[in-house]
Amino acid sequence: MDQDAVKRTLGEPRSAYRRALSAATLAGFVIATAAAGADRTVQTPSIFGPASTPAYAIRELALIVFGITGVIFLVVAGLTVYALMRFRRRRGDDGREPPQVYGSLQIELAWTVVPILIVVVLFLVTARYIFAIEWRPQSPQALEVTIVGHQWWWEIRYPKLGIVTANELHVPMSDPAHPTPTFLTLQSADVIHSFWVPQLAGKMDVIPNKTNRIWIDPQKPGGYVGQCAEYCGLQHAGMLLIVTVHSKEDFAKWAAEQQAPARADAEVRAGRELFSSLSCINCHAIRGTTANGVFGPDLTHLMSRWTIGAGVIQNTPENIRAWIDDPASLKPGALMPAMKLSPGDLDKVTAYLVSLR
Ligand code: HEC
Ligand SMILES: [Cu+2]
Repeated sequence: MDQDAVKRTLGEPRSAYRRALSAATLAGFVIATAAAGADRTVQTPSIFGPASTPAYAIRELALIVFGITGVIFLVVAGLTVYALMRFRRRRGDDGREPPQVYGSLQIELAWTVVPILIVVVLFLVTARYIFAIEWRPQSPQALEVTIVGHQWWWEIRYPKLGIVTANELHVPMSDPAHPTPTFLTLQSADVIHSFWVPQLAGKMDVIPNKTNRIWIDPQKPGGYVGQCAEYCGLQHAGMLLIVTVHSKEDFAKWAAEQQAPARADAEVRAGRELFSSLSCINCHAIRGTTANGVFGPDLTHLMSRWTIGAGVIQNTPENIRAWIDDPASLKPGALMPAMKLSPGDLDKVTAYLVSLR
C-alpha cells in the first residue's frame, strides 16, 4: 500500500483550527479499514472496529460484560414490570399492607451471595484479559518504537532503525501466522498525556519520569487515527496521532527513505543557510546538519508527513509558510513562537523545508 492510498483512506485533515473546534475531534477524521484506496469503506475510529489483538480482546471483554449486565438488566426490569402490573391497585382494594418478610436468612443470603459471585466473575474475566495483554513477552521479531508525548505533538523514535519522526507512526502489519508486533515505549517530555488508538489497543497513560509499555499487532494495512486521551493543556484536542500500517515490503521501503540523510539540494542553499542561522535549530533537528534541537518535531523528512501540527493542518508548502510566519494562526497556543521573518526570508526557509522529502 503506497502512501497516497493511505492518505486517501484517511480522508482530509482539518485545514483550520475553526474546523477542529466545530467537528468532534475524532469524527472530523474519516478513516477506512479497506486495504487500498480503491474500495473505500469509510468509518470513524470505533472501539467496535478493532484491527489488532489488544483491541479485539477489549471488544470481546466489553461484549461479555455487556452480556452479563444486560441479563441482569432484563431480570430486574422484567420483575419490576411484572410487580407493577400484577400488584397494581385494583378496584375493591382493601388498602392493607401485604405480608412483610423480616429476617429471612435464605433471601438475605441469596441477594448478598449472588451479586458477589457476579462481581467476582466480572473481576476474574477482566483480570484474565488484562494479564493476557500486559504479560505478552516481546518477541525478537518485534519492532521497537519509543513515543514521547509533548505539548502538543508526538515524538516518534525507532531506536534500532535510527529513525526519528513525529505524529505519524508507521508500522508493518502483523500476519497472525508470523507475528511482527510493534512494542511501544511511552514517555512524556512534560505533562501527563494518554496514548489511544481505539482500533489498535487500549488507552495507556504517558507519564513524566515513568516508562509505560504497550503493544499492537495490526492485521490489515490501512490508516488508523489516535488521539491524546488525557487533558494536557490548551491544544489537547489538537494532538492527533496517525498510524499507517504497511505491508512488510512497504514498511521496509518507508524505513529506508526515513533512514536516508536529509537532502541538501543546491537550489535551496540560501534557505538552508538562513535556517541554520536562525533559532529554529535550537528546537528542531535535521539530521546531518547543525540543527539538533529536540523541543520541536524532527524535520529531516518533513515532507514525508501528511500533516503538520499533529494532525491539525495538511502538510502543504502554503501551510508550512503560514505556520512558520505564525503557528498560533493555525494552532492557537502551539509552543513555537511566531518567527517574524521578512516575506523574502519566509519564502527561502519554506523552500528549504519543502525540499526535505
Ligand atoms: C522555541 C522552539 C521553537 C523554535 C525556535 C522553532 N520551532 Fe518550529 N516547532 C516547535 C514546536 C514545539 C512545534 C510543534 C508544535 C505543535 O505541533 O503543537 C514546531 C513545529 C514546527 C513545524 C511543523 C512540524 C510538524 O511536523 O508538525 C515546522 C515546519 C516548524 N516548526 C518550523 C520551524 C522553523 C522554520 C523555525 C525557525 C524559523 C522554527 N520552527 C522555530 C518549536 C519551535
Ligand atoms: Cu496530550
